Amino acid sequence: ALMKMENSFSLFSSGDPISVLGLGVSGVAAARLAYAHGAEVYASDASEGPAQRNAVKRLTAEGIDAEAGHHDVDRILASRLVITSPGIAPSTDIRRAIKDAAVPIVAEIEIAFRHLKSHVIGITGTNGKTTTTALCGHLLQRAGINSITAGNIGRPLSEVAMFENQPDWVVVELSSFQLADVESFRPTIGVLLNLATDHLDRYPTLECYHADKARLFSNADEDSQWVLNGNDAEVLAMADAVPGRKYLASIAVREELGAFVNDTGHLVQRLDLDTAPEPWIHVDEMQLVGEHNVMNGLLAGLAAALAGCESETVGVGLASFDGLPHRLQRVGEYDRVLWINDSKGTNVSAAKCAIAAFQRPVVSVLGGRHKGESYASLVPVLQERARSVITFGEAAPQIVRELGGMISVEIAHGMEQVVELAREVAQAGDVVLFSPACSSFDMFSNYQERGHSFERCVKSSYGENSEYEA
Ligand code: UMA
Repeated sequence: ALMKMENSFSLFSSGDPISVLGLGVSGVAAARLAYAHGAEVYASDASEGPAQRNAVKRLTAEGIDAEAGHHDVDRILASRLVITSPGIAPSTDIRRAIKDAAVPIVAEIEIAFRHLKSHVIGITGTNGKTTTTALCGHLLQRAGINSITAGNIGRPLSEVAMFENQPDWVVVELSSFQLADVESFRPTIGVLLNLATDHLDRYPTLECYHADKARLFSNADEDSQWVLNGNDAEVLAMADAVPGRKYLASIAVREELGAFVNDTGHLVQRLDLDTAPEPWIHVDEMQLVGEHNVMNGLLAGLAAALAGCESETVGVGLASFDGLPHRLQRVGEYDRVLWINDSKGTNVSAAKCAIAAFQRPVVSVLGGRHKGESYASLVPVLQERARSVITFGEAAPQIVRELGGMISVEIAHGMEQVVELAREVAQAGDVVLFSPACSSFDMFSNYQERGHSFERCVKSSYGENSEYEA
């Protein structure tokens, strides 16, 4: 009874030529999905690394036409429809050619949604998406609700749309890149966490980035349910004219429908204005640290409650969730210095939340590949909480220019030196916080690799073995 109808007002007919751009996990899953629904699929990737060659091998074995190292432009432009991977920016040659030829193009998320029977909790925002998605999935599991997490968190939604037995609910993490090319996508419950600055290396302006986020609401109607950060004015402004029922999460008491932290420090839900708020847990019972994580907990809890999770179960689940790797993750405490790996802190606002999350003095590590955003807005929080800054990677000179003079900044060359310098300046009772505010691509293939490198260097500096030996 919970199941909704498949959204298969079809994008294509059986036998139609469809092109898929990119052979990462999204492209591979979308190609399989379109093929399973009768399309004649051509999937291609501009690069020809081992991953792409492997994808070609797998798809070809299944009867799907796939090619690495080259996009066959003529063939793509002759398609009835193009499905794009989120990582392929609109400014790339191939996407420009498709646009100029006016060939319809949709996101992988869109094609997945058309073939999905599950209800969707769609979660977006600048920071906290993955944590909130994982936490919401954890709460639904706890409640025994048949559910799974997908989207930007890792498992492409198209993969779920291929399941023979689809779950009742899918909690989908949505990046702005994934929302950019949706059409009919409509979450049963939509969650907007916050709106800050990010991805200025892909978007010409902040407004363009936020416009893609707003596509969460494109197909809103009176039956839609929205879970919103009530403490973020930009979130409220974006959702203002959107139809549907709104639930607000707030760090302080509020009278509206939603969830908030009450005067005794308990997280409570209020899904009905005629009854008293129902308690979840006390803030101190959460294992996640930082006020931003209290907000993530309120938002995830609300979405789970709306999907049918009882309030007691939300409480138990919030208390048992201990976070994800590379997100304010504890590496260890040595000589009374706490080392934290927050390699996922890839923009300025994420680093800001991380620095503010600790009560003790912070040695802040910043650097990596610059993404276009100034670091100057970190000055107040650094002046309040930080003992000093260690910077590394491509962005180091710019970070010194923007922060030096305001706070002590030292440049390190390589991860070992980052740890060495941090160890030198940190005093007993401090936290060394690796939340770099930059992407990892100057020195690593991704933030995970960067986080492992940090952890390895910290452990070897203190003479311990790491799980992640090089
Ligand atoms: N490519 C082309 N032509 C081009 C440019 C690129 O073919 O002109 C190819 C690349 O060579 C590459 C492929 O496109 O092989 C990559 O596609 P992709 O980057 O979309 O990667 P996927 O493996 O499909 O992963 C994507 C998300 N990646 C991005 O949005 C960059 C994953 O999020 C997501 O988990 C996955 O889909 C499943 O939904 C990762 C991410 O970094 C974690 N997301 C960003 C973030 O969180 O900040 C948005």
